[in-house]
Amino acid sequence: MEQKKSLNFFLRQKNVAPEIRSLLSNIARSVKYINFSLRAGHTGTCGTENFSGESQLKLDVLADKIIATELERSDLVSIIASEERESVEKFSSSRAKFVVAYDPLDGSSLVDSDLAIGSIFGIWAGDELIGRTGNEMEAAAYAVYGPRVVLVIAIRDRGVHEFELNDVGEFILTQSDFQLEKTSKYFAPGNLRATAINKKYKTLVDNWIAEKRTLRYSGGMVPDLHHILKKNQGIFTYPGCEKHPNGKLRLAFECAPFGFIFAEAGGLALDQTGKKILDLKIEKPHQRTTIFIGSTDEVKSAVNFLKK
Ligand code: P6P
Repeated sequence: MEQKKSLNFFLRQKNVAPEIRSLLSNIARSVKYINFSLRAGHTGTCGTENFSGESQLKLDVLADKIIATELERSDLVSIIASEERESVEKFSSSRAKFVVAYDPLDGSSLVDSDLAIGSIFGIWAGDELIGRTGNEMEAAAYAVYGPRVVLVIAIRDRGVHEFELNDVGEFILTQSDFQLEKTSKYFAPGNLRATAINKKYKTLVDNWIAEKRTLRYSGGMVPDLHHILKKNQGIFTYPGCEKHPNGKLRLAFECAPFGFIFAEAGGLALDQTGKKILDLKIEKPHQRTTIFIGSTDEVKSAVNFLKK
């Protein structure tokens, strides 16, 4: 039987730089602690709102604290940017080499209906986030807290790989080198309220239905995109609408990390105007963007259809 490979063992085999390995093991530890908090039932709101005016769960605040603590303890991080914090935060580490932008608990409003949620991480070298693009990332990762707890990691030029948290608290390799097909039978149409003003978007979704494609949409970006990677095909769309002309999802915390991961898996991420998500410059931490992401030919065809 193939030997079970731990996260660090596999990353060493892939010749991943020791500092990135060390940072990723701190991130993996934070995922383990967040999972424990989730299962321990630290739910309920805490009566506060985050910078985007969204009501915060105790878990949002706790997950943010857990991640920030692990990143500071790594002694490798110069600044952090979190979806739960208004601005970037500087650490005083002398060895600092990396910037980390993260969404500590994406889709946390789905917890009360027991749907899967996730954490998202983007890693850049250096000590600045503003002015950077997703193309400059060194690595990105996300965790899915569902029936299984998995951590998916993409390292520049070293592919995308999945690790599952086992019953003794280790992350063990379950799938390596994800590769997306160019076309898909699945679709994940976000922000359907946009069809009221965007007739092209309505026609696009109607066409997918007429072609008898399979709809897979939970309202959680992390499980919805994880579904695409696990099935090796799919398209997730989140266009703008009257309330969110630039879409709802954040470039730094959600779209750039996933754009990096999907590019490493042979996929593509564009905004509604056809710009590559990875080319978009981060001007502000909470900057939003529209996103069409997944199987390359599906993304190109959907965005070209909307632009016609
Ligand atoms: P809608 C969750 O709140 C989230 O930020 C993403 O995880 C998800 O893809 C999106 O919002 C869902 O948005 O408009 O369908 O509720």
